[in-house]
Amino acid sequence: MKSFYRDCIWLIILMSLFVNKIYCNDLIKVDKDIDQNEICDSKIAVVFGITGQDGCYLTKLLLNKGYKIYGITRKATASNTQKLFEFIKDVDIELKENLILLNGDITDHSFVSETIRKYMPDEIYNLAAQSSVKTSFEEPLHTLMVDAVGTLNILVSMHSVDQEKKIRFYQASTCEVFGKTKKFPQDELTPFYPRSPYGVAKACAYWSTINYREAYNMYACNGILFNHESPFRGEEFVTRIITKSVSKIKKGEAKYLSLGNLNAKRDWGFAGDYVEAMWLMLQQDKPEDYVIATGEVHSVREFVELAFNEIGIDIIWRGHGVNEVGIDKKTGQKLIYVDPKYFRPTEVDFLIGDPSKAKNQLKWKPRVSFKELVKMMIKNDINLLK
Ligand code: NAP
Ligand code: G4F
Repeated sequence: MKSFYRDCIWLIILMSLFVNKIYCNDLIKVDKDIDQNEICDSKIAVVFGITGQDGCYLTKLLLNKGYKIYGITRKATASNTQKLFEFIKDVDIELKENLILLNGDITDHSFVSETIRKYMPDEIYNLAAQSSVKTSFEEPLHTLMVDAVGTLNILVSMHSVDQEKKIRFYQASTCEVFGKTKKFPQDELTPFYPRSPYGVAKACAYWSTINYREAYNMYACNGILFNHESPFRGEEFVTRIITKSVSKIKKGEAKYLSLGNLNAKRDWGFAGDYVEAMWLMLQQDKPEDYVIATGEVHSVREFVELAFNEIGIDIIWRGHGVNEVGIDKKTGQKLIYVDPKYFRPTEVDFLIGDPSKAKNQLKWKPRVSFKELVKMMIKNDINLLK
């Protein structure tokens, strides 16, 4: 009986080592593994929000440039980091050694300031946020704490820790600050009119970044990014809702898709292109704010039509308002319904960015077209169902 228990214990130990190897890839170090005397002549970056969509793309970009990265996540568990590890699996093994994950919350001032003091990075990217506009109406205080106070936590910490003003700071600002604007397209000088607790919190973070830059001569920039998507887009955002549902319909796993406002228009780009702009902003002679966008606008309705085209279905629309339906032109099957539960208390109807400044000064331009983006996302979601 004793040997049975001993064998069981050995089996559990071996299994946990195996699981750890699969999920942690045996390459990713956590904080406690770090040799503090390790000499590093490459640039050091701290990335808050490393497990999100942009975090994945930025991590790959920085690793390939030879950066050492300290990535912050609230949960460095396998399920939360799997997407990130999967995405960087083709990065050179030695470069991947430069990624270190730390557990922490951006609202925790002592954690934030201690992290900055300990690692003294060259660059800090603040991508961490409660980033869903819809959720921000349900959790306004939480959104303000994370998106506004969290950002201020970093700025305050940089100011007290980095006397020489060597650290460069990127703040993930958003076109949501323009909200109900009357100016089209929006550029760096367009006045703000946020329409959600998320937009309000991000406006606060935007002005805090500028305030710290002006008051203390810090290298701090806002990237005013318009919507950007990818196969790693969170499943609560409309593009991913559409591509996941269309893929399920193709596979016979769903019969229809329900959406909110089909007429909302956005300037949608590809996340992989947008993280390059983040990096470029921190490589300039002086810190400035930049609009990052494609300069093209499409409606949710057009996104739906293109997504269905990708699986060989043409959509025609019948009815109005909440009674509108999208129908398969060939079979007459109803595939899209409108559900008012997805409407927002205050909506942002139309956003389109003018990225001229980024094009001229950063020499940045988007590479992936709207059609290619939809195709890429559909292909990925169909593959995930295989
Ligand atoms: P995302 O996928 O939602 O990622 C945000 C990450 O923030 C999450 O993965 C989460 O990671 C982390 N986070 C949330 N609360 C936190 C907290 N209290 N402390 C520390 N980390 C926290 O967002 P994204 O699409 O990559 O966007 C990146 C940033 O750009 C966000 O700030 C977003 O608001 C902004 N932005 C996005 C777009 C867009 O179209 N994607 C456009 C403009 C601006 P853990 O759960 O692992 O902690
Ligand atoms: O995909 P969304 O939820 O993105 P939204 O609200 O534009 O926010 C995203 O982009 C911002 C930049 O503009 C970021 F700052 C923010 O962090 C986030 O990444 O909704 C896009 C549009 C909205 O007008 C919404 O009302 O699609 C409309 N929509 C229609 N039906 C829907 C749905 N949105 C969602 N999430 N779900 C629907 O069923």
